[in-house]
Amino acid sequence: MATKKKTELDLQLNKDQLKASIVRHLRSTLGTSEQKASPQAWWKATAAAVNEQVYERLTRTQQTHFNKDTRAIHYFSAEFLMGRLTSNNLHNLSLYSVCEEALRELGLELTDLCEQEPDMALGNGGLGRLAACFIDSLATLNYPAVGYGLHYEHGLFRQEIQDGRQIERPDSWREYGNPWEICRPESVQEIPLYGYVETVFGDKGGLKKVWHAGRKIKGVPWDIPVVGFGGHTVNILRLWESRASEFFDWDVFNAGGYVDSQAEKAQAETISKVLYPNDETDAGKELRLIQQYFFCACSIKDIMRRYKRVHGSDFSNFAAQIAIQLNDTHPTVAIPELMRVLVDEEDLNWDAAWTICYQVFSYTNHTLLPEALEKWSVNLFEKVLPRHLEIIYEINARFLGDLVEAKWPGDDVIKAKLSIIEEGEVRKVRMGNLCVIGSAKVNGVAEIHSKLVKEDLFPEFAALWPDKMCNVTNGVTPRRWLLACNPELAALYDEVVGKEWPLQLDKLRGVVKFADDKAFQQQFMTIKRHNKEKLVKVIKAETGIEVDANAIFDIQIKRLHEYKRQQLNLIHIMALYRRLLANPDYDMHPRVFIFGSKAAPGYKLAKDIIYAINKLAERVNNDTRIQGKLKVVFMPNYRVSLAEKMIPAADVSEQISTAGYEASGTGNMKLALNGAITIGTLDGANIEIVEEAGAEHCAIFGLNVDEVKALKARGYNPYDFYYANSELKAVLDWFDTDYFTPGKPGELSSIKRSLLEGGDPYLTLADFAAYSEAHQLVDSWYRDPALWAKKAIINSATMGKFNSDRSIQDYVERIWKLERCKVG
Ligand code: 475
Repeated sequence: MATKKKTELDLQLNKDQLKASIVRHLRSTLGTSEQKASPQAWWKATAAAVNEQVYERLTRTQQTHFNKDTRAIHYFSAEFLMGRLTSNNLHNLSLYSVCEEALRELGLELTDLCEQEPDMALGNGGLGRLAACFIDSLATLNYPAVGYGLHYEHGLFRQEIQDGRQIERPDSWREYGNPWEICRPESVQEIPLYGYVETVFGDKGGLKKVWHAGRKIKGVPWDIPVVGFGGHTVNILRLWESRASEFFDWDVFNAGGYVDSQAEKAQAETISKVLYPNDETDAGKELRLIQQYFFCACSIKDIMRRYKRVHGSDFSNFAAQIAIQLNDTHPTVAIPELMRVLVDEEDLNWDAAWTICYQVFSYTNHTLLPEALEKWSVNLFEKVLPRHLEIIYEINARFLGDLVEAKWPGDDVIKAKLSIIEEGEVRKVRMGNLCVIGSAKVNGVAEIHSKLVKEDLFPEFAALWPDKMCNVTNGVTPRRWLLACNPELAALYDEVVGKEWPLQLDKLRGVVKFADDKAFQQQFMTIKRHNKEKLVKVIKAETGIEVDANAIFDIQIKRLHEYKRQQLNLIHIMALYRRLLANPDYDMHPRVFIFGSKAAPGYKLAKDIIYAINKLAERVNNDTRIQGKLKVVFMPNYRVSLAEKMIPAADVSEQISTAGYEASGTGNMKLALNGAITIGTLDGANIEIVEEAGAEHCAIFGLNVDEVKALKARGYNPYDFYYANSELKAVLDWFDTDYFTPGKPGELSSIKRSLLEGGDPYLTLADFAAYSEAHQLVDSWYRDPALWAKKAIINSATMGKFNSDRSIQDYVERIWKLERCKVG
């Protein structure tokens, strides 16, 4: 008798089954018992029980995709900032409350077990977290998709604060094993590096290029299942780990070089050893180029293998089946790599290969900062990837010779600007130009940013290809950033608008009509209060600082960068402190300013700003004269799991970048969604947040993009503001004293210097007065609880647009042209 295919219902576990499965795994997978098991063992046993469900659905998804031979999107990203997966997977499988009950009967709290899980911090910040939200949405919307990246042994460093200063410690997310990853030795790839290129006569006549590698590295894939909400589609995130290739080890070994072979091994393993901790700065190091090539080459080979299994060497369907999204320029080398494979290995002619390439790739730009635009020295490229450099030259020659020459005949200035090669003392490969030339579509991540990409960053490319540039505004997954992190608010929303909102965030608009309802306001603010009380405990546990949940919780969480202007927040807090010292009755509602932020280890000024925040905190928090009206908290080791605790507790969201510099921001969306009121500039997605929530519900201040440009064009002089504003002057002069660093005057002077002698490139002083006024406005709103509640509710209820499902749907329609594939 044919076995009946399991239905959805058969897959759904009840409490007793889950309980039995957890206990079974505790014994048979973890080798322990209920009596002895540590919390970590319980967590792993729970994960193993959940994995039974995940794997069943993963297999079904893969079979369905294979049988239907669907077109798929391949999201190439050097970073995936996944955070923890347990609660997310449980929610997405509709098993969260079942699991909670099962564990309770075993005498355990699910939330405690979840704390056992280390964050998977394989990313720096916004770009990496966006990739994680996107793969969640792709699975949720039932799109065939694979995430491709690097299996870093050490993710972003763990931050410790010692005497107020940031210390970096290695992160070891898989030291004791990670239950969510599956090693796939059957799909190992071998990747060439270095060596030289030979020109030989091909079989079919004509010349052919052969790359003789100097080394080969093995790429071992680890799959992380990505469970869509509802549990229908389970896609994978495939991360490549580097190992020494056996082939190479043996060579050296046989020659009697056992020790050398170990050195080879160590070198090979270095490639995926650590994530570069630079956010928005190009490291420009050989190892980073190798990392990029390594994961791109492994991924292209993986895609080829799967394609050829069905289509053999007929590449006429390739572009119809395969779409590749490049998450910033980090995976750009995938373009010449695909050309190399098609031309050198599959014997396609150049034009046929280029036609395919050009349709397959698209590129997302995440930043306009010049220091982030990747450039590699030609010499380095030639050493590591000699064949790719030749291919890049060929792409460039054809592009300049055909397209640019036709549009701007004889214009060498434009040619120099659009060339993939930057001429100069050191010749460089411009990855951004290569990306634009080799991609079908180029997008920015918020309306204003996409406009600047088109008009300021790549204007000539936009003139050449008017339809290439587009916008896809970022979004965040409401499953993690509301349902899982703010369960009380989620339950309230279930009651008033129904349970569809996690899939259709626009449904939250239905909450707007309760914004004036006293009873609803009370419920909403009671939940905020609970979340604040929980954060109070976390703050106490992590920093020892006591804060009062009656105060306004004002939160700035993001990487530390001058353009994000933590220093503006800092000098404003100092100004408030001065006002309170000058007048103990200074009228303000108590405020707690909370920061969470990591600085790139080599970014001196950013680290000085962290130090200054901590020194200010010490002074302010222990000053009885100000009667607890002001507190400052720097939360160490900001990461996804900490964000999940801070965001639901925020009253005020600080989004204060210099207009034109924050491409989009995504923390702004998460905070507003959880009922925080934005104090922000008209930058990035703030502009769209204000459009949705209404300007009267946000505290917008400062120069806009045009005004920033105009002021810079006129010649900005920070001293004008320093001398004109006595409070600002006093605050800046404070940095030179030892008020915050007793006995050590001048320890904070670098901040003042950067804002005056350094020219204040991010216009901190120019925006100070407006920022201070915006804070006064926020303070006045807070004193009217009904007014505040209304604004907070409206902010949360109108964030439907910033669902990453909507972003993905935009990508599908504007760029990928994918079809959903129902699994079940
Ligand atoms: C933007 N990271 C945010 C977010 O689109 C935006 C760069 C180089 C090396 C390593 N990491 C980076 C970024 O450039 C980055 O995170 N950019 C951010 O991307 C998602 O919301 O405004 O700053």
